[in-house]
Amino acid sequence: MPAQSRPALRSALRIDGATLRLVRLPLVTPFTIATGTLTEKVFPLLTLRADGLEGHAEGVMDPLPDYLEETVAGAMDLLQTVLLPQVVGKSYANPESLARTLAPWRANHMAKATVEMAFWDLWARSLDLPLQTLLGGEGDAIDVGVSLGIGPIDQTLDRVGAHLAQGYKRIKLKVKPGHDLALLDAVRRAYPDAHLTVDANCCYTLADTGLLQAMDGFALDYIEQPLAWDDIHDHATLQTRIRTPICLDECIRTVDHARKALQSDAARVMNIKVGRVGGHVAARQIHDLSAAFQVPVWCGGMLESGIGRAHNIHLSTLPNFTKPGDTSSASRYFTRDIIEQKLETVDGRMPVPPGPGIGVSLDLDYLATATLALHEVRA
Ligand code: OSB
Ligand code: MG
Repeated sequence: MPAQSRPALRSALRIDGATLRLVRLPLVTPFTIATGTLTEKVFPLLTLRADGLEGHAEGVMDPLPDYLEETVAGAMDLLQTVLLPQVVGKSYANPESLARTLAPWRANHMAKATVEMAFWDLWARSLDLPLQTLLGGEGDAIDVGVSLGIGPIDQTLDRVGAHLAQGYKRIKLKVKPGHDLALLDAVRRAYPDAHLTVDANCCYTLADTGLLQAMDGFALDYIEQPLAWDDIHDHATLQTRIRTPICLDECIRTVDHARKALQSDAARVMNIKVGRVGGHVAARQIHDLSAAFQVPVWCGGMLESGIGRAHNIHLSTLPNFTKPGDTSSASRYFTRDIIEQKLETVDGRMPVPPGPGIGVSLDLDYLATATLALHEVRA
């Protein structure tokens, strides 16, 4: 007998069952970006079970197809009718083998990521290891910034100041036509040394090149996703005309998109959202590929609950996550979260939740009050 107990060696983990919930959490502050306003967060929450253990993940799609094409209703249906019946009752040796079985389905990266990420958490717990260790990350905290939604300039100035005072390491300002250069001028004057970025969520075109060139005057760390959600080519053209590095978000939904963006110099910074790219397997590949091109990455956010937030934190401990992510304090979004632990930053650093898997557990009492629908899938 070994001196220390360890989990029995096993060749594969069998998924015994799944619980899919539709969850609604009110937002502390409405969040406005170029494409619309969110006042609440509605999302699929998935629990996979094996060997008496549970793994959790959430879907990051919006109710409307305004960020990318996926929707909450569409994903709930796909998960219930296709993806969960496909994996429940099956055994997988590792997350890569599960990801391979989902890969043939076209797109729907966020729905597939929900299943893949829940399996990562389950697998990590079955090995009694933190998710970060299995992903290849290390360290007990990550650098974070904040993403500030569109609002009146004077109010945004106050919010920038308050978040810098809390130690956040970078401020991202949401912009849109008519709410861009004057905002940047005011914020840059008030905070000459702050790490500032903008996120346009696809609201400009190459016809706006002059305006985007004017942004070069504000010493931005990067401009996030200025052009269309599916147009890497135009971003490559734009990068030849502006000095500020372009960071891509919506355009990168697969490893191949990342490769094409890197090869064409359309992205000098990469926003990795694990849900957007289909899960941790692809996120890690994009992380590695970006590193090979000497392109830094950071972890984007989708106003996640504590479950998605914990996944993001673990992923952000990989070595090429050298720019602050959007995974800020949960209390900025929700008065009460659906997990038992508090995910709060200290001086612009978010501690990695310790323990096996993603390191957090569901607050089942509060979750019950936040659950709109619940479906069980059994083997
Ligand atoms: O483009 O990064 C984005 C939220 C919803 C949809 C798109 C985006 C965002 C954010 C929020 O910027 C980041 C966060 O605080 O979670
Ligand atoms: Mg973005």
